[in-house]
Amino acid sequence: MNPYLDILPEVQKALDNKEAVVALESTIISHGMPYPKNLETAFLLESEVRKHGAIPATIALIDGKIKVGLTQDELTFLAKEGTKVIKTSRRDIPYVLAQKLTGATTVAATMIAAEKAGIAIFATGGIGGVHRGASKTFDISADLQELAKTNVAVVCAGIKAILDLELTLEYLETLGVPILGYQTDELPAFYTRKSGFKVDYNLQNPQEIATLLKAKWDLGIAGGVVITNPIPKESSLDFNLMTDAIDKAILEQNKLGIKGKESTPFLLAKVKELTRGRSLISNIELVRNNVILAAKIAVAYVKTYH
Ligand code: PSU
Ligand code: MN
Repeated sequence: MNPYLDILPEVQKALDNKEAVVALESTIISHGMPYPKNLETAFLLESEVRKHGAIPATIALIDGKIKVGLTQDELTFLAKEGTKVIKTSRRDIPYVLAQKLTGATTVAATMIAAEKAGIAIFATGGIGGVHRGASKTFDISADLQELAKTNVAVVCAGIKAILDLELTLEYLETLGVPILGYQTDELPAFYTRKSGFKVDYNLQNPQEIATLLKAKWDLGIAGGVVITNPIPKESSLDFNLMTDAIDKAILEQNKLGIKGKESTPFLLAKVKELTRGRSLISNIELVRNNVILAAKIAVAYVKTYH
């Protein structure tokens, strides 16, 4: 047993019994949404996973341990602390653990923890990617490299339009990471169902996705799979409204000189402000939609494998 891992008994029991488990990240709680919406959302996501036949495991770093599965008190603490906790990606894990600080895990760090715990399916809102202007700034999320090497499938609502979608797709192709569309040929762009780009493969149901995951990992082809799930139509935002808000947010970011790990949280908060909170409502609905699909894939996957 890895001495840094602290798996909640309910999660451990599900893993031992080869039942479906879905990993959830915590940066979305601390840095992605304001309190108290973030806490309501964290509870909502866990309950949706349960309703669809799987056990949720929200992941965070607390007191020198990688916690896989959080108690209600721990979730509440993270939600209230918000951006005071450390946004923890791959490079930050050893520092946060060694100093016994509180860390909220990004997609990359959540994948690392999930793989160590034996969880194959993970749901979030959006993955990090290649930022616009990356040819100058080199700002490319560590999420992409993680997807190249860590065996966890990530269900998301596509690639967020604050990023450079085209470069993100090219980067993932180079790394050998398949981008699946759930019942869609077109890559969704988080708040919107359309992006103008194509996914690699359109799959029709959770079973087909589980079978693909099994083929990849049975062959020993290391790395993740991105499963893109379009936001429900009724919650999606107008493409032009979003384009406009994002362009403004990026201008503001450049003016203020915000870079590095502050970039993504800044852009998300700015877009929320510019859409007068509408992006937050969409954000919650799309993550909810993603955890439901992830639970269904996890259920199909344990049946396929065992
Ligand atoms: N996308 C969202 N909300 C988020 C994030 C992405 O819609 O909160 C977070 C995720 O945790 C993701 C991280 O892994 O931002 C990417 O940050 P960076 O670009 O600094 O790697
Ligand atoms: Mn970055």
